[in-house]
Amino acid sequence: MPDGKMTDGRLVLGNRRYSSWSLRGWLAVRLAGLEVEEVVIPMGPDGTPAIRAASPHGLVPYLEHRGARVWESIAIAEYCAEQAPGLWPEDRVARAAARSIAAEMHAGFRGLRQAMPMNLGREFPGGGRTPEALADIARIEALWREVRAASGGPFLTGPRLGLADAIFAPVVTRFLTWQPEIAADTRDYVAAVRAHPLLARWYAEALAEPAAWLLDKYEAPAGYAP
Ligand SMILES: N[C@@H](CCC(=O)N[C@@H](CS)C(=O)NCC(=O)O)C(=O)O
Repeated sequence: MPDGKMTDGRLVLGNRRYSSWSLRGWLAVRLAGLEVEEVVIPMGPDGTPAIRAASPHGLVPYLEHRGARVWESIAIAEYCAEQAPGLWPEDRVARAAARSIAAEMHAGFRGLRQAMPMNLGREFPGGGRTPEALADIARIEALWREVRAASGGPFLTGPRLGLADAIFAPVVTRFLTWQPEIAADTRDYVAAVRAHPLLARWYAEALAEPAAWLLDKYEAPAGYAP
């Protein structure tokens, strides 16, 4: 947003390198074209008092838009879908599938999220392969395969990046960072998402964040030995 331009609100985010939920909310907001300023709060090692103070539930992302206050990334996605119809598939059956997989991601896959945290600036090949993470990855690959077969790809719900992709985007970054063994069609999907201009922008901004924002727990994850 250029300096001095009036906006319709603000989107509060954690720092881009680590905040996977922020990436989801930001993608939804940018796909919907909402004119909001971005407020980035660097995450702390054991929770972030500034984040707790900045949003109703003490977490990011948090959106304020034209009088609406929206928290939880899945609610932000639904709000954005109301503002910009077309972010979910038009077809009822495809839309039901897209919403279901997005909800499954929002509610679960803790094994993967805990074992392979998001860090856009690092590669930890071979790390994080707990049984729980590998089971989550198998389920995610199957989900992606099924919806892309139905939509024709390259994205989950068709030719354009949509809300289901936004919700799974941090998984794409985790696969690039932790490099688990994944099938060729999963690699194709990862490459398609990574090449999208919005992902490219998020990565570039993440890599330009100050060194003072780096956290040991993400830069040198416990148990990872190259
Ligand atoms: N269920 C929430 C999860 C949000 C969340 O856990 N965000 C993390 C950052 S990725 C956070 O705000 N952590 C608080 C902190 O660092 O203090 C959502 O979908 O938005």
